[in-house]
Amino acid sequence: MNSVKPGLFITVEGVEGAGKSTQLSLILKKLESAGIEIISTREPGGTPFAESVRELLLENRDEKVDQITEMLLMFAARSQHLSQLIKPAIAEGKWVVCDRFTDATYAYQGGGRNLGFELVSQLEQLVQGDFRPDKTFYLDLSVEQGMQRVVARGEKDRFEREELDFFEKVRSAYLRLVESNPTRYVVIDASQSLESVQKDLSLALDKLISSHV
Ligand code: Z5A
Repeated sequence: MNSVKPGLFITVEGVEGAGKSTQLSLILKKLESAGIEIISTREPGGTPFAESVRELLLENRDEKVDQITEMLLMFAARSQHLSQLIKPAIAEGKWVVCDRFTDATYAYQGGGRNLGFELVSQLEQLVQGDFRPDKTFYLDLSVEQGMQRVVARGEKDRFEREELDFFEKVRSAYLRLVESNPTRYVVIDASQSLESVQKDLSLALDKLISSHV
């Protein structure tokens, strides 16, 4: 029987302005040059239906968005994304690189919105069962530095309009997650120059590739 070795599921997380988008292209290039077949995707989003949910979630609007509604929509989009794109690709042996995943729900809804980790964990169990990322690159940066970079970027979405205190809670939730599972996370100091961040990421990717290819 010709069985395919499943691919890896890699996620990239960070606070605002940490440089996820900037660094994702390096990650993809590095994996491609190692001959790995990859799918690059993001959350919320990743499939046409889930991208429609993303628009609903990020759009600035007058109506207050209920926090539970927001969290359920994150998981609704995720459920679609998992079944239509992520799981089939991994089963075909591809590596999936995802810009944010459930850790962002722990950080933004569980931490930032004060919903707590327990509720997020219950929905995670419902939607994902025991499916978790194999490796997570967490780009860490102080909220002040992140805000300075985001301001320089221009137009803000519904999340980026939150107060500093919200983002402090998001960052401390991420740090709690890292502490609770140090083997899954690779923490990258995103306050460094672009070149130094890339160097650290590159070393971590070399390690990951050599242990899995
Ligand atoms: N969200 C949620 O609440 N719950 C969930 O479950 C999920 C998501 C999945 C959309 O995500 C929003 O959804 C997000 C959380 C919420 N909230 N917000 N906002 P997103 O990932 O699409 O949005 P984002 O966080 O704004 O991601 P981003 O575009 O990847 O931004 P970034 O990490 O800030 O990266 P960047 O654009 O590459 O960098 C920002 C600027 O800094 C840019 O001008 C760079 O040139 C500069 N930069 C980057 N690195 C450096 C270094 N090292 N030095 C100097 N300048 C730098």
